[in-house]
Amino acid sequence: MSFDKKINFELASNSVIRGNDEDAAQLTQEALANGITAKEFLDFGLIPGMDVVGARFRDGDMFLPEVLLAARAMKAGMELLKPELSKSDIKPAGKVVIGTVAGDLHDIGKNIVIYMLEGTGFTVLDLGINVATETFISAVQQHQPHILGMSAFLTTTMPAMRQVIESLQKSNLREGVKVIVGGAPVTEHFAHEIGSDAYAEDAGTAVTICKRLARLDNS
Ligand code: B12
Repeated sequence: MSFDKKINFELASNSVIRGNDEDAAQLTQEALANGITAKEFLDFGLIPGMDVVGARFRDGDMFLPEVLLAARAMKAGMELLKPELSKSDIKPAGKVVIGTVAGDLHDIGKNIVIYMLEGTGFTVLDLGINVATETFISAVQQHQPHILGMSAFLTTTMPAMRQVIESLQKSNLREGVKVIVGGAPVTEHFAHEIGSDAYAEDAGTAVTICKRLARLDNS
């Protein structure tokens, strides 16, 4: 049977919605084998599926165990996309330390940002999820990155971003590092209010902004 891009994207979205990791992996493999780029497959296959899951979860039509399965399916696809997204012959563009803030376990969006940063030549240290303020601070102290990235997906964990920025200031580290924040509930306005240098609504924008921040830092 010949490969149909539109059908592949639709089936991939559905595999995330149904939480079927085997299908998600197989459809990802098929897409890559047929010349679909990792970015295109993410944007038109996997992410739209997760958007549907988000809306259904919000409306009470889907429950936590199903969302967990959806996240597992999304990750199964992302694992296969990672090598392509992270492939880079470019010289290191800068160093980024990144993590999901304290109390927050969401990491899918952060991981996409990491893959794309690595794919454009950044060296990235991933602190993972539920990262305590002190852990962010000691990582900045120890690794002296150009950029610190923080991710939050819950309105209740967003204030942790402010805490980290305040702690950077108290520890006299704020001048030496640019801060960028993101995650579904985070806005440009919020980023500005807490004293972050930047905000990006998606991984593509994050890459563009991080390049700018790293260059400014070096100049
Ligand atoms: C998957 C998911 C989960 C999974 C997470 C699995 C995982 N490993 O990540 C599980 C099941 C664990 C989960 C748990 C919970 N969740 Co949840 N979850 C979601 C869901 C459906 C999708 C999130 C996601 O991964 N989206 C896909 C990615 C690709 O999203 P994205 O925003 O496009 O990502 C881009 C940007 O955000 C940006 N970005 C992301 N991070 C960063 C960082 C930087 C530095 C930059 C620059 C950019 C950037 O770039 C990304 C890539 O382009 C959302 C719904 C939603 N609309 O967000 C709810 C949602 C976030 N969850 C929600 C809730 C309530 C919970 C729970 C409290 C539920 C419960 N009752 O227990 C728990 C909390 C657990 C915890 N302590 O964190 C609410 C939050 C509501 C709120 N106002 O705070 C949401 C919005 C659902 C809803 N509509 O109610 N969840």
